[in-house]
Amino acid sequence: MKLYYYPGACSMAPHIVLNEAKLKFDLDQVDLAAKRTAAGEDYAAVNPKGYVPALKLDDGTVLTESGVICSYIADLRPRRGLAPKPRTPERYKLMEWMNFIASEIHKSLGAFFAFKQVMTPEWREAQLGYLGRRFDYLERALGSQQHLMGEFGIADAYLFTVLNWTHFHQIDVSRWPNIKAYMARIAARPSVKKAMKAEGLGK
Ligand SMILES: N[C@@H](CCC(=O)N[C@@H](CS)C(=O)NCC(=O)O)C(=O)O
Repeated sequence: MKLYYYPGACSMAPHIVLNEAKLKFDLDQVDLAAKRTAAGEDYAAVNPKGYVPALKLDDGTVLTESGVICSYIADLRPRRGLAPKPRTPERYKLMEWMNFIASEIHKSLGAFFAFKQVMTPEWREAQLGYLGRRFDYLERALGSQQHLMGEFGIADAYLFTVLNWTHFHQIDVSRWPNIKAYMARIAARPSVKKAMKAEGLGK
């Protein structure tokens, strides 16, 4: 199994989940501009959408979309408890979180990378306001919980990965102390430290 990634991008979520699942995998860094991988593959052929992550299975099947890849990995090792069992109410609560993270947080924060060159101060303020309303909800939902849903799971790997981008864009999260504490807590996990180190981030 091979994970195509870019350092610190959303591909770090499945990277963390692979570490948590203790599965064997290869990593291949993608040059997103050139659409080539470090191992010399034509990434446009691997994932015609052009973005990371992609997971190539041993039979050649390629999975894309961060949430789907994380769910797939969790289901390979159900005993690790990274996702509730399929067809249970909890599984749908997990899907609710994964969709919220993908559509409300990932893409709102991703705009700070995608439109960096053209983002005016007014746009930045409006974007921060929009994101802030999602953070207000997250702050209340987290409360004093350690994780989004009981034990650590794929939603935490995904949420942490995208929240970590606040550091790249000088977005101060001190207004949301529960989110701030949550980020520090997840960052301290060995699986997260290992993924960040392998991607050349942090200490
Ligand atoms: N819907 C996709 C979005 C993936 C995405 O936005 N990837 C970013 C990095 S976080 C990327 O590769 N951007 C480069 C591009 O769009 O060309 C997912 O959830 O996996």
